[in-house]
Amino acid sequence: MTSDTHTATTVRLTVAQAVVRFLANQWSERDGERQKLFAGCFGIFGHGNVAGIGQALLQNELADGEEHLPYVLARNEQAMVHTSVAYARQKDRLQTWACTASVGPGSTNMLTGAALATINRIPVLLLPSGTFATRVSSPVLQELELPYAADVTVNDAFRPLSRFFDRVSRPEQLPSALLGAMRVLTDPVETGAVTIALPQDVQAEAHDWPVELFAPRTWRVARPLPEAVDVEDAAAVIRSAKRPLVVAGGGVHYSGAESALQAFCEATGIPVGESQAGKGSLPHGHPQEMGAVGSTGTTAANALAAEADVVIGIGTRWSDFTTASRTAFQEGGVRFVNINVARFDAGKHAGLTVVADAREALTALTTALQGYAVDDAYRSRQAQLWAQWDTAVEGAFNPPTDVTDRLAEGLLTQGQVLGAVNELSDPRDVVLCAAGSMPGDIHKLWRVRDRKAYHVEYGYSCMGYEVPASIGIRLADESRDVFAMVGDGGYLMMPTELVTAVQERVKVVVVLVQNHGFHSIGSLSESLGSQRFGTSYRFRGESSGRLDGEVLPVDLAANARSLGAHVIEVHSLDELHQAIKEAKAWPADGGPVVIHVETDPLVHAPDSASWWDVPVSAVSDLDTTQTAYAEYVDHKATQRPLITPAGTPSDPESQS
Ligand SMILES: Cc1ncc(C[n+]2csc(CCOP(=O)(O)OP(=O)(O)O)c2C)c(N)n1
Ligand SMILES: [Mg+2]
Repeated sequence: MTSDTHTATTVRLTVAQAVVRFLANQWSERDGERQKLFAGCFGIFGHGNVAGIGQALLQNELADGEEHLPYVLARNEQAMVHTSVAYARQKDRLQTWACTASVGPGSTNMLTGAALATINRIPVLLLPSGTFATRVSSPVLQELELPYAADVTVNDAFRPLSRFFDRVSRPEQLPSALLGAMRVLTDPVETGAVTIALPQDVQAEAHDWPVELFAPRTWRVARPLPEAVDVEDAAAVIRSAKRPLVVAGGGVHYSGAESALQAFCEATGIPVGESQAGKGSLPHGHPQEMGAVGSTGTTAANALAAEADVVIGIGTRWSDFTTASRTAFQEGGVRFVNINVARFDAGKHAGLTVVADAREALTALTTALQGYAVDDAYRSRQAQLWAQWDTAVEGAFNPPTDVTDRLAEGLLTQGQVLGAVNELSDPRDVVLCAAGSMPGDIHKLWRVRDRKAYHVEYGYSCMGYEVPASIGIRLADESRDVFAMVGDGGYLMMPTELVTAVQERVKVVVVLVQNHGFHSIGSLSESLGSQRFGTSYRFRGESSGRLDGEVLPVDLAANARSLGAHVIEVHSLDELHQAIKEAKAWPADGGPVVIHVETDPLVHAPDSASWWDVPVSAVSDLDTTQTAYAEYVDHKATQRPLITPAGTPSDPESQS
């Protein structure tokens, strides 16, 4: 090869410049729609990325061409991963962000975000910086030194949390690292956190790259079709059912299978219970919509689950909340049909597996089930159970005076707050939540009226997700308002990104529900015999020496105001209604609005008639714990292995 040819086919860039240029040229495509795979790059600079990736992003921004990768400065590395994940979830996993962090704590701050992404199966690209590959001046600032393993860095902690991990110690390794990362990010089965660790010296090193590396590249997101025999077997099992139930999970949403599910339910009359990620699979008001199922389920879905003879899981991981810790399905011979793009999930509970995209599998099953429908008695049971539950929801949203009269001055119930936001927001607006008592209450009570209007992160249930995630959701779709429901505990973990929302003029509405501590864990603690120990934000009592003194004088409204948010403090239901209307009217580029409302943590949402397995101390000096343990033992007795015959013709003994 002559040197002329050489310069025509290669381009000399640093590793960091090559990363940025490559990312700017990646696209995803599904159903003929193509979009940039990366909306941009979040980051916080320090040593390790300021002169490598930082220089590359600056150079890219100044060039401002087709190959642009917009940079956004965040405030906390964990938060920027949350923002990216929320963005990707709102985009049905077809688009995400890259996140760059400095050496050491900047990078390890992203670990919690990585776990959240991988558990929820949401794509995000993490670019932690590493200490020198050459180790010329080790140990450098923020470097981990392990006497027994010289090649380990703190970034190895990303390995168990990532669906793909590579460390680029030499420029030659970069192309395969990048291609591997894109493959996993755009694979509906494998996707999650993807990590490419970039040592700081390698980032700044120059290399001659083949120009083809930077050609626009489109990653088609697959819709795997079901095997015909699996559809036949599934249809045969469903045809044998008198009381079938669908459990819809996040896979229904990510596949965009809502209409296919609706057609399936309308043809067969099969009702639907929804996991947290699957909530909103059918719109509120649909006759087969039974709402949430499991530990935080509706009494309607849970009654049907207890009686179901065939349970059809669609895109669900079968988490303990969904199965009520394996107590939700009580029918002796209950069988499972598991439709899932991931064979890993399809194989759970010894179910009959249909490994396929949810939309494709549902369409095939609807055809295969032609002529089958549940009987009228089962339909009217659905209607009757739903009517009972809906009355309970009304009671939570508009509590009777014997509840409200007992509230202290200025306090509302959490149900009143949720009801007001649900009723006064637009049907397309997004409700967002992650941890505390609200995810459960929202799962039960919220009336979802649009497929992308419900966003509760309950795979990792990470306190602090809410404020950063609200930015991601809004950036993903500016035609919707986002209402982030956050407790005082969750808010205190990560209010920082309000500053990022101010900087980017992103309109998000944060409803900050102040109840001075952990309503959720306080109630859990009480029910488990631990007397709400250590769950209230209070002074240490002078005589008791315990955290049972006066409520702490924290002013979270002032805190939010100090970060640049527009804050509305409410002390009555009328004021809350006004505040929501004011937030709705707030300009699209007006930055964050925080509605501060105080609630009584001792008023609970309607009961799910369900259970969640949290072990209680088997021996104890405390009467409360002993009583709770006796109840725990009773509940344990209702737990079932859920290992039932699959029911394929190849398993003839299962046909009885
Ligand atoms: C990062 C993180 N730490 C701890 C927990 C465990 N946890 C779950 S809910 C909760 C309390 C939440 O308090 P708050 O946000 O005020 O909501 P509330 O329970 O009062 O509704 C805790 C500590 C968690 N989910 N996430
Ligand atoms: Mg609280």
